[in-house]
Amino acid sequence: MSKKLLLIISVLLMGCACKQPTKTQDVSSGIDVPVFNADSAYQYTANQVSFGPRVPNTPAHVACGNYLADALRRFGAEVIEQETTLSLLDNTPIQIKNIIGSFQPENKNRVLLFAHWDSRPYADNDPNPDNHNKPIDGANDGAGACAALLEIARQTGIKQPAVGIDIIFFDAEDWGVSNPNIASRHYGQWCMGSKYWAQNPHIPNYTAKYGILLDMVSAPGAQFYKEYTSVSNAPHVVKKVWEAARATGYDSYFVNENGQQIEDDHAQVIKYRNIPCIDIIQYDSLGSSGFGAYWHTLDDNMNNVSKETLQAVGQTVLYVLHHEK
Ligand code: AHN
Ligand code: ZN
Repeated sequence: MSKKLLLIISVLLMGCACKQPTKTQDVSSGIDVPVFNADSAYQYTANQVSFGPRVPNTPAHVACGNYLADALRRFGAEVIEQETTLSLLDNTPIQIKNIIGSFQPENKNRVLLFAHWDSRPYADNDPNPDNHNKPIDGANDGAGACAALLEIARQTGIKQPAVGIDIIFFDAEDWGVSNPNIASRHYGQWCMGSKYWAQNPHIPNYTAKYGILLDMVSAPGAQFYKEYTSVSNAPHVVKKVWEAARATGYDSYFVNENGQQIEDDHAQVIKYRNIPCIDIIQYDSLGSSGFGAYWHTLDDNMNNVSKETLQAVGQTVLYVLHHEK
């Protein structure tokens, strides 16, 4: 073989080895699924956390809301910012904003993806009682799931699946009581933003084939069990997602067992919009809460975010979207 030919071959081989894969191929169906980039998702998590806790009625909340809406627009979504005023249990008004990004808005065949973007105003599960009334970073409980959806939005802008996609960042999810032993003057309820949207959708009579909620999907070693309300209302979606996890090689994250019932944003969308929805949510039998050791503590911060977990969830959801007809 000539020296020149050898050189050409080795350059070609090097090119293959160095190049980042841009697609995973599902061999059985021949469908190309984009590769979820966990570095991007990690950065989008850090970007949200860098504003400070995203608690309604604060400048950090306003700034992060604008960041999320701008990011969706930049990735090619049509964006609607749904703003309103809600009341806490002590009648304090809070300004909230649900952020909706739509791809292929004319497509009647739609899949809804959602997460909450607010962060909890009180670290009521923190081991140190002095912290019980401090707001949390919510790196896992808030930012990580929105970041995974932002990366899915970015990928959707590059390559559209057959279905139209709506991504909703719901506000004011995290105001319920998680530690009955502490009292906050400002308690509200869980899922206030999603309840408002489900009763007042951005498009009258809005519907979708099904919905997937991501909640707490970025902790190291997180595991996801089949949540009870999801299994009761959308068993076919649970099956689809857990099979996708198996197909992409992430079945160690998606455990093939039933889990607890969680009061979460998916229940509002099921109840008021009648859309079958599931909740991909961490369950950790070791944590006192079932949501891991850092849930509603000040340690829910960037020190406890895992690119591997984001990858497992993001790649699984991309697989589902690109296999949808
Ligand atoms: C309950 O603890 C009843 N629901 C959990 C909803 C939640 C809080 N998700 C994140 N933070
Ligand atoms: Zn929470």
